[in-house]
Amino acid sequence: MAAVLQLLLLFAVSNLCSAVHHKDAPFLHKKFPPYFMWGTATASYQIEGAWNVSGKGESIWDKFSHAGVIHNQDTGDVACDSYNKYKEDVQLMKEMGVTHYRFSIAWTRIFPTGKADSYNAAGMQYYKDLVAELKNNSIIPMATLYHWDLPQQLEDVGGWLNDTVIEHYRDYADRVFSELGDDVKLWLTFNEPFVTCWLGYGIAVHAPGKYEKPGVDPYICAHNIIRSHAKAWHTYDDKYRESQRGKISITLDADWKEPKTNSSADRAAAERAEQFKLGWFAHPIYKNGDYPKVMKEFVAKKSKAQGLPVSRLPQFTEAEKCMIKGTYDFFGLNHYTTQYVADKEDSSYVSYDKDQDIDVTVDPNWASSGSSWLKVVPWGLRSLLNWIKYEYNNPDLYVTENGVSDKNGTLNDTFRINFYNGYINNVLKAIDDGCNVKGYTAWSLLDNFEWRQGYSEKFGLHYVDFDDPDRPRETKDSAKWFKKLINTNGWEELKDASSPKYHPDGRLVFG
Ligand code: PNW
Repeated sequence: MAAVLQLLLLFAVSNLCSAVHHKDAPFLHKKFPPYFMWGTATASYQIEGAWNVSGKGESIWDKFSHAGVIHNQDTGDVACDSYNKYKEDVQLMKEMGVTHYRFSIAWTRIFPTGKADSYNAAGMQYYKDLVAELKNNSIIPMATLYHWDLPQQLEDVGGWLNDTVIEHYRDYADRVFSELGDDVKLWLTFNEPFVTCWLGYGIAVHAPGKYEKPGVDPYICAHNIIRSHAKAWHTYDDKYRESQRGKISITLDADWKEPKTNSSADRAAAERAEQFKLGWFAHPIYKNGDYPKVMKEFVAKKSKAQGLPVSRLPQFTEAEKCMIKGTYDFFGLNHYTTQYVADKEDSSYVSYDKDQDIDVTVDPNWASSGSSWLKVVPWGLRSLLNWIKYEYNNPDLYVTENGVSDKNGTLNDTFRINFYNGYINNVLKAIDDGCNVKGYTAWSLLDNFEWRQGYSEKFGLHYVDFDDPDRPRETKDSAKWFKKLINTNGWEELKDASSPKYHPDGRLVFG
């Protein structure tokens, strides 16, 4: 008996030893595959300015920032003035040698009221000009249709909580495909719907700033966004794919959720947290048209305990599940940080975050950044990419955002270079693990309007002087470093100095 136990123990220990945790893996000196795409990203409200020119309508972020709720009472009225300076921005990217540029389109420039009958040609022209400029400089456009700036007039009738928004979004997507689709071949329907629904309709720190029913509204918002995404994907698939031959998906944000301890309860809690955040959107789209099983179970259980007759999590009809399932051509991932998750029963039933029965913490040893929520944990990206590989059957994947903030915007941003070195090396390790990562996009090309934090948190590879009406840009060290990385397509292989090499004359030499 003792011998059997001893054998079992030996087996367990040797297994533990053979599995090096991602956090302990050494730096990988290797290159990326030759097809790998390198880019930078921005979003309309964060950089464009020109909030009320050439027929543009008011968006929920115009209204929200004008209410004076942003840090320092900042607004996006001028931002980086990229509406006027887009040619300069394209030159910054050309200098870096990027393959692609991820930007977003402001719905309110195309349809100022949100509806098709308000079409505004001048607004569309701005994006035609931008796309033409990119093309002239051999930079591939990757366009996001919705990066949080909903037309205010749609919000006035309920925004993402009113399911009539679905048809308006579909009309908007249709119009943009028809006018830009000859030159744009990479589309993202939504940027981070989690943030739209939880920060916008759950905790009210983002526009439209609602927190009436945080246990109900975020779920309704997500339900309508998922259906809107699917409608837009099918519109592209039915009407444009054959002639335009592009790819279309969604971009989801995910943190890596590391179990706090190795207990089965904590491991289940970390898995549950990932399903509640990433799986909320990814499970319907990349798996079976429906929400994750654990999410359905927990929200139903909590709703029942609350005395509600039905779950607060809405249900898709069978027809909707068929319509939603498989509406992707790749996986778009925004990733910044990692947390520890432990199991913790929560007796409160009032909100989406309380539905999960988890306790979330960070390691005090992880480096901080200019944003309170962003701790520097490079290995988390590799763990997350491997989780996605297993969970969603190894889809082609683009990292559509990754980056780090500081508060001062220094040009000598060694801190940011270290961040990128660490995270991007973990993308390379994930590719070595067999993950189908096809590209990487740094957030952001420019210091810009960082939502609730205004201009106080700077993510740019380029500094922007927001006190100067001309908004001059300056290149940070990180942009120069990124240029070199793109140029070598990764890192040079480290030659082991002690291994034998052949001298040009044919002799074998050491050292
Ligand atoms: C993303 N969080 O947002 C957005 O897509 C960008 O527009 C934004 O500028 C960038 O990341 C940096 O924040 C996030 O609180 C906003 O965990 C908030 C969180 C994460 C991402």
